[in-house]
Amino acid sequence: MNILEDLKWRGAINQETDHDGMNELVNSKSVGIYVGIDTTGDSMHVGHLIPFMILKRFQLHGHHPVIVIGAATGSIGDPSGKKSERKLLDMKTIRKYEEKLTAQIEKLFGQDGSFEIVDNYTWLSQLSLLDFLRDYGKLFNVNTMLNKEIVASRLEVGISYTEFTYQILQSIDFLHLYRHNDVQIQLGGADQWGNITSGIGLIRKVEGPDAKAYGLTIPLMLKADGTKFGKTAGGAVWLDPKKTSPYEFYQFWINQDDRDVVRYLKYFTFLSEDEINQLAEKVKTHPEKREAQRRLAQEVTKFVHGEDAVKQAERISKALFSGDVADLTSEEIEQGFKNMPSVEVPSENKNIVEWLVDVTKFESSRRQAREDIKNGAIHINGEKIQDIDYTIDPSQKFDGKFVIVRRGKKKYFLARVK
Ligand code: 383
Repeated sequence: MNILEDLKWRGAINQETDHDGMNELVNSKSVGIYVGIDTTGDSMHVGHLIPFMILKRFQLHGHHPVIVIGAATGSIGDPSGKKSERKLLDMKTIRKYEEKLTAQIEKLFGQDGSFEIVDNYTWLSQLSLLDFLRDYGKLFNVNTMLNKEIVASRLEVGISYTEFTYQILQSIDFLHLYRHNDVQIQLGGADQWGNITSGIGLIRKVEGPDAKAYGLTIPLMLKADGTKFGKTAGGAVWLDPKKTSPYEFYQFWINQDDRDVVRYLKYFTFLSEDEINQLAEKVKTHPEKREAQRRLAQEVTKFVHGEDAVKQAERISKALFSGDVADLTSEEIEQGFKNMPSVEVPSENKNIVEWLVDVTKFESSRRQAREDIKNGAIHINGEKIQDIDYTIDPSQKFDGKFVIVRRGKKKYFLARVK
């Protein structure tokens, strides 16, 4: 299978500017291919993963990936996919985001030079207004620009001259990379089609109508239940472990619907066709085992956070499921209990009934607390406590940082020791 056939099998192709031309090109030599990301946030999220993983697939087929970090375009703001005008970011923020995104990309794709990272500020900031208008503006037809879907969809609410101009900047990038970095293909999400085709138009005008430049977009990620992919109750799923812990990240993948999981295995893992087909079979025959989901969670978490993070996430899941939390490390507790009810408590020892009612308010009354304890419904740090005279000693476990309470089978509370 060549790279385009592989992408097709994965369902990862939305539109291509010239399939046959691009196919001939990728079969004939090692080709430069690029994707851009703007400095509009301090971390990538799962939605960014697909185009970057496709770059990696191109690399595995012997091609050369280039990533543009858009500090210049990030300072303007791409109107694609946005219903209203963006707020301008200051240069200090943009540089901070750039640093974070660069570190993240290097961590994911290596620093060995096989992934080239460039910043479009280096060339776009050198353009004077007059050069811009004379060398490039003259080659863009306003009518064509207005007809691009992104611009057309904003005409009613309005679009600033600045954001209207964005497509020219991205086009100059493609031309720059075509000339200086041997790049002939640009890749992006379906939202980037207008910008990509506009770049190819510019290259043809400047380099001649036979210039071999191509564009490829990836379908918009959809979920079977119609909700937006990549969002949880807690917001976006980030690649930065400080924003989305590896455990939450793992949970996000393991909770995917049977109807979506095979598609996600194709998009988000490097598993072979055979392995994915076997997992697809298991979704049909033994959906309750959730083997495909587990494999998806393992593979993507390993790729983004490393092997140890997978083991840790699995330890946390297992502990929370079985109630056997005593062996968790305090760092694992931090991850696993992030979204569970918690309170701050003083480090003093206290009788269990008073502690559950007065200190933590996990129980509504002494009577209820006593009853629950006697019935064996209360676990402290993984241990069933049935003695109403028991003393809670917050320094006893988890580096003196936490006391874990479980009521009944599944209801957890976390006390954070002050
Ligand atoms: C900037 C300069 C270029 C080429 C591309 C760009 C960025 C581009 C953009 N991309 C999105 C982003 O930055 O806005 N104008 O968040 C997202 N991408 C990729 C993919 C996606 C797009 O980074 O669809 C999702 O991840 O294309 O929304 O010379």
